[in-house]
Amino acid sequence: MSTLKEIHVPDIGNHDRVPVIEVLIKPGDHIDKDDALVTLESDKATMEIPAPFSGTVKEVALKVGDEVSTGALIARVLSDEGTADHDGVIQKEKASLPASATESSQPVPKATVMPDKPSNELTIKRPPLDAGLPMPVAELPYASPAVRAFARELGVDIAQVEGSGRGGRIQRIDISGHVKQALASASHSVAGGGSLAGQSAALLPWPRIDFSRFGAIEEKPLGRIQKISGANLARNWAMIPHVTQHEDADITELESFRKCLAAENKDLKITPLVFQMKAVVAALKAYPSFNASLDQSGEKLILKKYFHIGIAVDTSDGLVVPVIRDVDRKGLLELARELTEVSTRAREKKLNPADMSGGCFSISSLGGIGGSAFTPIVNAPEVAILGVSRAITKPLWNGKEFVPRLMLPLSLSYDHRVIDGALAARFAVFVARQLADIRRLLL
Ligand code: CAO
Repeated sequence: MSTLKEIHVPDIGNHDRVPVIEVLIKPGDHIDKDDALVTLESDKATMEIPAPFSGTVKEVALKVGDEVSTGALIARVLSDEGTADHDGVIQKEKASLPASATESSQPVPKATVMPDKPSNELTIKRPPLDAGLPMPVAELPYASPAVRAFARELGVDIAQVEGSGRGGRIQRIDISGHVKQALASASHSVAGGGSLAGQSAALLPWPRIDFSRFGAIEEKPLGRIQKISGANLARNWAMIPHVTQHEDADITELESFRKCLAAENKDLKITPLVFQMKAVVAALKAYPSFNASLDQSGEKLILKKYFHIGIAVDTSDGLVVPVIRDVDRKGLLELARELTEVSTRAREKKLNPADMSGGCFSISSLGGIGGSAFTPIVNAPEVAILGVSRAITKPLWNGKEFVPRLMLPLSLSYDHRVIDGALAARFAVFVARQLADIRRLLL
């Protein structure tokens, strides 16, 4: 005959009033020895309390949110193996803790992250300090601390995972399945033509962190332009396999000419950028696959016979990319005038959507600010973008001696699905040559 036994919280050290974050049993459940009964979470550790014997749960004395100390009643269980209950006295039993189960503030070594199976060890883990906002206990998904630790290790938001265990309990296999699915769908999305039809890569969720737990903070909403350009940048960065090719252009002669031109046209602002636009157009003519877009299916290139260049403009509200049309048909002075006009309108928030559409290739110039190189993000559906950094005078070996030359750093990012590395290197060298000898722009 079975015995009705009480199971109590074992010695949990100095902890008092530790919250119950999970109750893993219900009346009628059959439990085996070492099956987890409840999970407690102190401010330093998470503890799973195992059953000291097997039996059938008659009554559960705790619920999520209760706070318990050593000796608190967890459940009454009809023991499988107990001695006969002749006098009806309920036997008391404390769930046992292994000797090593002392709370530690050290992070748990990976090797102690255990699969979700009946275990005869109490698992003690550090709480999810950086894993995000504390979740209300009632919403905590049903999973053991080991499984939670495994999910945290992989950056998985456990709330997104469906449990395949008893009563929907999330198991280790569910976490790995979730990650496999996310990776498969991300790679399908990025590699397949479907990516161009607007599917988003299935990325792991963004970590939710309450930064105020670490110090004073202030919240500042992103502006409208930042939100729009941010979403585009994130998509382009995730979906386009980027490579950036770097090249230096010797613009010593160009700079002398630019200064003469600027002195003769004081009403205009003539910067190196207009020369770069012309050099890029010459390169687009020489290498047409740069003046192209992948179509929706991702299976063919659309080659453009026009030369509209997008210029990244830094505004107080964020980055915008107005497009200057037919750069091949315009002279340097006309381009300088248009560039000043369009960047002024951008900064005065007077651009309309048409001003920002139809670009073939973009230039992002940080030359007026500084830096020696950067990685611009391709402005899809374009296939390449030229980043320009600040020109500096460097000693260049001319075969006999070092001579001071003004060198302009170019950073060409491209979509590697469309453009091979060798072609990108040729394009960058071509642009640099045009700038080094602007007579070539007449060819
Ligand atoms: N090297 C050295 N000096 C440079 C230079 C370069 N590569 N490019 C520009 N300069 C000089 C200009 O000649 C000008 O000096 P002067 O007044 O003495 O002639 C000064 O720097 C300021 O130029 P500018 O930045 O005002 O003008 P611009 O034509 O070069 O650029 C614009 C115009 C609108 C592109 C620029 O103002 C801008 O917004 N750049 C930021 C783009 C951006 O944010 N890109 C990042 C995107 S993230 O990928």
